[in-house]
This record gives sequence, C-alpha cells and structure tokens, in this order.
Amino acid sequence: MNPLWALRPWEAPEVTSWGRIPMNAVDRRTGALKLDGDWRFQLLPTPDAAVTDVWSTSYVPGAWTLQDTDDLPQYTNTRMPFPEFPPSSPTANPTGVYEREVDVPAEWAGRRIVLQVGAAESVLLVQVDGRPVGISKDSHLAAEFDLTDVVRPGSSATLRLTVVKWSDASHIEDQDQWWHGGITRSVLLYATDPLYLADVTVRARAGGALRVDCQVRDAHGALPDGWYVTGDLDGECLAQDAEFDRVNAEDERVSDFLGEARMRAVVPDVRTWTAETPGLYGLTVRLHRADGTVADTSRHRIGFRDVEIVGRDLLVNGERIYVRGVNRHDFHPLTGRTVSYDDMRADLVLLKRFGFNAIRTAHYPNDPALYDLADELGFYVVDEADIESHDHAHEIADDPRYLNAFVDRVSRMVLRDKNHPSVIIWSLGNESDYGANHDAAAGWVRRHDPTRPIQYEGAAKTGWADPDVASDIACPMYAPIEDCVAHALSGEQTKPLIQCEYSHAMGNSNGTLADHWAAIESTPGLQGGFIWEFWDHGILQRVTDGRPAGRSGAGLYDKGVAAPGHRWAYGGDFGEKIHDGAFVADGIVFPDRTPKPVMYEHREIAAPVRLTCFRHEGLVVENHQCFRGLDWLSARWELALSDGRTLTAPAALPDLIPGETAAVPLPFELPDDGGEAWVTLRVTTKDDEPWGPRGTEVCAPQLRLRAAAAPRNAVVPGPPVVVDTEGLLVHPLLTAAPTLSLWRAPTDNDELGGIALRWRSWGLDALVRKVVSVRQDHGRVAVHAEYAGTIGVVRHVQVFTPVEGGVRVEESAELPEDFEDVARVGTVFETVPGLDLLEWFGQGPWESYPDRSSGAPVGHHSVSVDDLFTPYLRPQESGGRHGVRHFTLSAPDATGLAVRLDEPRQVSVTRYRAEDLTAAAHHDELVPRPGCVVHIDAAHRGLGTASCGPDTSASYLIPPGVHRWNWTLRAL
Ligand code: IPT
Repeated sequence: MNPLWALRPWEAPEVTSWGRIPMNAVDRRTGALKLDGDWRFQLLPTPDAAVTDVWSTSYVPGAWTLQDTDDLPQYTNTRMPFPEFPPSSPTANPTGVYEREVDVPAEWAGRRIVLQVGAAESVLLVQVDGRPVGISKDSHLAAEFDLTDVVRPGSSATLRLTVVKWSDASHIEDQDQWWHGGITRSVLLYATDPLYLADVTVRARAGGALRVDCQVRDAHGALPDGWYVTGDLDGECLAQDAEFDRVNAEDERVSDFLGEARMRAVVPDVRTWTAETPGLYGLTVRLHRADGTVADTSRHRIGFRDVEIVGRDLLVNGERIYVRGVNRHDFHPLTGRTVSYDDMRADLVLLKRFGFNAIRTAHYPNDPALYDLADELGFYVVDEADIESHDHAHEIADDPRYLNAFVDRVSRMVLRDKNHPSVIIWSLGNESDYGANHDAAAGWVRRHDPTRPIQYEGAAKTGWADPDVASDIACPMYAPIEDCVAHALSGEQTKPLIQCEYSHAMGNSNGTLADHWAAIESTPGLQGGFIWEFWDHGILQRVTDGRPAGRSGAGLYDKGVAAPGHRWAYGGDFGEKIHDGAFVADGIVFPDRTPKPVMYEHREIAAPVRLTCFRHEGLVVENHQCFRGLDWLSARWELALSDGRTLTAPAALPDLIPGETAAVPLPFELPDDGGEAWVTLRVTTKDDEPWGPRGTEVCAPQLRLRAAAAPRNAVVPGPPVVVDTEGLLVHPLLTAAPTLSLWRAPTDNDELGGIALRWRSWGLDALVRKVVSVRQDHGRVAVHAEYAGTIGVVRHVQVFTPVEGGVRVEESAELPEDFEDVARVGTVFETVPGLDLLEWFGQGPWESYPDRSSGAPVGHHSVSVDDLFTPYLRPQESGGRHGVRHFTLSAPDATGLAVRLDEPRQVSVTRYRAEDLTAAAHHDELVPRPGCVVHIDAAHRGLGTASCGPDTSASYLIPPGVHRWNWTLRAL
C-alpha cells in the first residue's frame, strides 16, 4: 500500500504534515513555473477508492464544488455537516485526484527544486511519478515539498495531488462558511541554488532601528565556508552584523548546519508606517557564496512601526488608535475561496473609501497577496489562525491529539506573515473554547514574535479582565454597547477592549452602529471593533439546473443583483439537508461587492474631518485622525435649504494636527424665511490616492444651522374629498387608498431575533380592517376604523380635509398596551403606474433607518424608484429613507404627486408590498408591481442586529399608545 495512505492521515490529527518544508517568509513567486490551469481530475467517493482511467478536468486554483461535479457546496454555521466525532470523518468522503505533467526546465540541473501548493482543503497528499512526496493539512496555508530527488531537469514528471475533503482537520475548520473541496490557491514549481535563504525575519521599529535575521541552509547538508549576506534598503547598503556572528561562533551550543546571519541599521528620519500613512521601504536580502556571487535573493516591502499595549490602550507608534475594522473571508461568488489579486485589491480599495482601517482575517490566514495590499494601502490586520472547532470546541481545546495541529497552524501563520507591518495582532483562531492547546500555541508565538500582542476571544472564560495567557486584548463578540461602557468604567478593565465581531450585517441591519461609535469615542478603554462581516457569501447559481455558475458566470450580475435565470444561492439552495440558510449572507457588500447602504453610514462614522458645532465665531472643524494632517483633503461647503435650494461655496480646510479644532467662518448668508438650513462639508481627496482618484468623496459631515419654523396654516380649500363606502379615500393617482400599516417584511434581524414571530402571533401581518364610522362635513371627511389583530384592536382615525390641489390627511392610531413593540405605525398607499422618480427633502440619498441614519445627510435628493430598493438576498424590508420632510413622485412628463409631511418621517417607495417581500425567499422570485407602494411612517422601529447580537436600543422602539401624523397629498 502507498505509505501516504497507510497512515490514513485524514483521521490522524497528530499527523499535521509529512515531508513538508518549514513555513517561511521568502517570496518565491519570481521565476517560478506557475502550474495553474486545467489539470486532469477525478472525484473518488472515498480516499480509499481506486483511481480509474476516467478523467475529466478541473481548473486549478479552484474548488471542485464549483466546477460541475456532483459534490456541491454546503453551508453550515456552527454545526459540523456530518455526525462523526473528532477525529473521525464520514466514510463517504469526496476525494479529488488532480494530475498533470510538468516539464522540469533543463537549466534547473543541480538546483534545489520545490513544489508549492498554495492551499488545499482539507488534506493534501503529494506524489510524483507515483512516488510518495508529502502530506499537508491546513486548508488556508501553502505547503512546500522538496522535489529535487524525485524529478529530473530536462524531463517531464507526473504530479499527482490528492485532496481529501473530510478529515480530522475538518473538525478544526468548522468556520461559518460554505464547505468546499479543492486546490484553492496557485500551484508553483521553483528552483533555488542548493545554498539558499530558508527564512528572513524583519523587525523595523518606529525609531528607525532595523534588524534582519536570515536563516541559511544548504541542500547538501553542511554549509559551505565563507557564505555571507548583504542587504539594501531602498538602495542603502546593510551589512552582516559581525558582533552577532562572533557571539554565535563562540557559543558552543551553536553548531553550523543552519546558518544564521543578522543585519542591522538605523534609518535616520524614518517614514513610519501606520494605516493612515502606509510608508514602505524596499528591502533586498542577498545570500552570497564565498566568492561573492549571489546564491539567493529575497525581496520585501517593509514598514517601520511599533505596536504595544500600555495600560488598557493599544498603541501604534505611541498613539492610541481606533480600530475601524471588518471581518473578511477570502470569497468570490464564482470561485469561492479562490480570489485574484485584482479582486483583493478591489476589496481593500472599497474598504478604504468607506473609512475602514482594519481587517480581521476571519477565520484563517487569507491569501498572501491580501497582506501585501494591506501593507501598501494601509490597514491594521488581525491575522487569524485556521482554527475553529465550534461544534466540538470544548473537547478539542484540551485534546492532546490536536495539540500539534494548534501549534502548527498558529506558528505557520506567524512564520509566513511576520514581516508585514500591517499585521499588528495575532489571533489564535475563532470559537474553539479555551484549552491547553491554545496556551501552547500562544507560548510559541510569545517566544518567536514578542513584538505583537495576541488575541483570542474564547480566552475570556471569567470575563474580559481574565488574566489568561492567550489574549492581550479583551475581544468579545456582539457585546452590547452598555456592557462595553460599563466594563470600561468599572475600574476592573485590564486590557484594551476591541470587539472581534460586532454589528452583524445580515440583510438590512447594522442598526445602532453610530451609537457604538459615540460610546467608543467618548469612553477611554474602548477602541473599536470589527463589523461582521465584509461579504454576503451568495454563490451565483443557475436557476434552471441549480448548479453553481462557476467561472462561466463572469459578468452575470450587476448592482448587487444576479442576471435573469440566476440567483445568489445561500444555505439549502444546493439541496443540502443540513444547512443554516441565509446566515451566510451577512456582509456589508453584496456578493458582487456592491456596497450596502451601511457602508455610507460607516464612512461618516469614520470621518477624518468633523464639524463639531456652530458658534458665533463660525463652524468648528476637527481633524479626527491619529497621524495625518488635513493637507491631503479638499472640501467644499454645501447649504441645503428647505425652500428647495442648495448653495455651494469653496472651503479651505484649516491646517490642523490630529485632535485639533479650529473655527472657520460660515460662507453663506442664511435667507430670512425661517426655514430649515443644513450645512455640509463635502470632503474629497485632493490628489490621487492609491485607493481613490483625486476627488473621491471621503466624508460629508453635516450640521443643522436652523430648525424648521412652525408651519403656517393658511389652508386654501379645495374640491371636496371623496371616500368610498368603506371610508377609503378615492383619488385619481392612487390605486390603493391610504390605510394603516403596522407590519414590515421582517428583516433577518426581525426573524432570527424572534421579533417577527411575536408580530405574527399578534396578527400584525394580517390585521383585519373594519370601518366604524364615516362623517362628512363641508367636504371634510372623518373616518374611524378598527384594525383587529389576534390580541388587540388598534383604533385608527383619518380626517381628510380638502386643500388646494389635494387633500390634507390627519391621522392617529391608538395601539393597545399589548402591542408593545411593533414594526411601524404609518400609512401605506399605492400609486398609478408611471411615477418613476422620487425627489425628496430629507436624509439620503441612500437608504436609512432610525438607528442607521447618521451617514445620510439632509438635502434635496432625487433617485429613480427602481434604484431606491436595496436587493437584500432574502427579500425583506428595504429602501426606507429617514427624516423625509416632503417628496414628489413623478412621471417623465412631470405629472405625479407631491406629499408634504408634518415633520421628518420615515418614508419608503418601492415596487413591492410588504407581503410580496415576506413571501419571497430570493430576489429573483419578486415580481415588481406596476405602480409604487408608498409607506409614510409616523414611527418606524430600529433595525438593530438581533440576527446575531443585540437588538436595537429602547429609544428606537415604538411604544404603545396614541401616535399622530399629518400629511398633505397634492397632484403635481
Ligand atoms: C460568530 C462567528 O465567529 C462568525 O463566524 C459568524 O458565525 C458570526 O458570529 C455570525 O454570522 S458565531 C455566533 C454563534 C456568535
């Protein structure tokens, strides 16, 4: 039997690898043979099944689950997809056999030849020409194997990579994401001189001190005499540290099969690296033979920076920073965990444009290029090891059989990523309880890299001040704001508090994000957190045959919506029996990276420039960054007036250091009409930035200069109001009369938080209207109606008064005490077709809700009705606009209707009734109505984040009792 199989490595957690080269930070991409492309492929039912003569092809890198095999993606959150206990895996265990020939270049004769497999899930077995070469586990780190003795330069070799899907390792890769199988990152073959750099470790401090440690080996065993290293930093020479060599030479414990060399330098006037100022230097390390010729070279982009914890503050270069983070998976809607450089760059550019400065690589080391991009564009990275044992967390954390795996995964991540300035914290993994295996891994890191803190959420067994050894940061998930503030004020806090996950972005969500940040920025000890998460992991699926579209789906989506005949698949859509539904769609971007409205909310919360107040000396501007001045920004003023005008004026940003404020004069005269006035500072990039061309909007802080004066009530009467026998308004522009609505299509938060269940049990989705009385008096009509739910009756009054050009509607609804928390209290009506443009004065232009409205400035906005709607993967309440004062809905010929509200209200205009949205499971099932469905809400419940985490705060709930609202409807 093949010895690789004899070990049965897929059910042996002690076996983390065999024949694998130690992980290192030497980049071997230059000059390598890229073995990406179509490989011969067959999918066996078990790892023990015999390979046949029947081959298809599979594209590497890629998951076979997305390439037309019968093994389709499956989504589970915390539970394992099979019942076997660790370390066992099911007998039915899809096993992919990848094979191809490779021509080994003749000029590699005499060189050391290495195969690198970027990532394979979950167990990789390597053979060359039938000979066993090696084994590797960890689906998200590369594995390298020395092929020098098994291939012949100048001839062809057959590489066979066998990938077993389920294994003991699956139990510690139980992350909340799709299960796939395959080789998901590139495969390379490269050659080095027999004398080679085995690793390079860089330490570059904010004061300019640089230390470069090199490990040197020779493939033949003993190192040749006289080798030495040199280096240069942007052309400035470094030299080998002779004192280090002398001490090594005199130390009897140091033998010489492994060469060690150190270089040092102090860089004067160093440009330090921060996420705001990601200054990088080019470091080249050369390994020389005794005759001076170069045997090996390693190139690095390095940054000078310090990370430390002082008291309960996390400091970068001595400054307390804010962590405006997001959790990011490697994800693509066509290729799963295979992501291209361009895609990753697009991810990070987008995050940068929306004010994010930090990434947690949830829940495994991301693609190596991600870290290069984070260094270059400026992100603080929490680098997370590929360990999540969720379903059997408690048992595995202390299981000695898994000890190797924990240390292996954490140490290999650190060895790979240690030279990236962006990585400021190591994470031991996610949701794996806490045990000795964690402490072992933490111990390794503390010895190997004392320059960075470690975090691990699960370590806080007795609270956030737990003196555990595995976490230097208190990094809870989904903690309520009040708990964080209470901890910071308790006097018990011992560690910086930075939530590893908060503000769950499932569907229409992220309510109270601004409240979180108001607390964070006003409470010493709180420093931010990582929103869960970046992606909605919808896989593009053909509706006809239910198969993933795969690579042929390129371009079959736009603005967050899949093309006709396709949809974004979530859990269960591939016929999985065990799955966790739409919980995989919980990102701040759609599967095609279209930003959800919460991105704008975040951008404003993260604004580098703030308007803090309007005083007699003018508007107070603040630099709200940690390291940068305002000289990289341009701005202009905008004044929105309730009379319909928007005025603009150039703005000169004051020269402010971080934290400083200055007053600048208001460049406008306010009109004398007593109307509302809002000033906005539109801030853009002054020059091209690596993440956005000159003129990219960075933020738009806004202040109210004057509130609205009380409305004048000079009503000119109009023609009498007409109601039908049921007391329902008859109006030529309306196809459904205004009625009371207490229901919204439940958001994911409403559903998973149990709130919608309550609403349904009260009958709010199917209130029965009964007219009680209709009184007419001089063209004025008062209609009393009752809306009956299962536990109570809501009394609703509408008084219709004719006014010039239309009708004024005064409404009240009395909610019984039992209806203590409803979705909305307001009016719903439907319009004739053709009114396709909404123009309004209020918050916008993007979607906003009561607890997610600080990124939507008040102004005059105009959006087509189709673009108002946000296509959340599982249809739900969507498209709302907060703080609307008045709006028009018009046809291209300018006919239509105008509505004026008594005070700023929540309004939504869509093509769907709440019941249409409630009934659909996917966006492609929705059939737009020809007219518009218009909601005007006296009160609308906050969104919260109850799908995973706290519900909205009490102040965003709708109390029972009497609600009143008035509005006027006119024809245009
Ligand atoms: C927690 C996980 O860490 C993350 O992977 C994801 O599942 C997220 O929250 C929810 O989407 S799991 C949860 C049970 C706290």
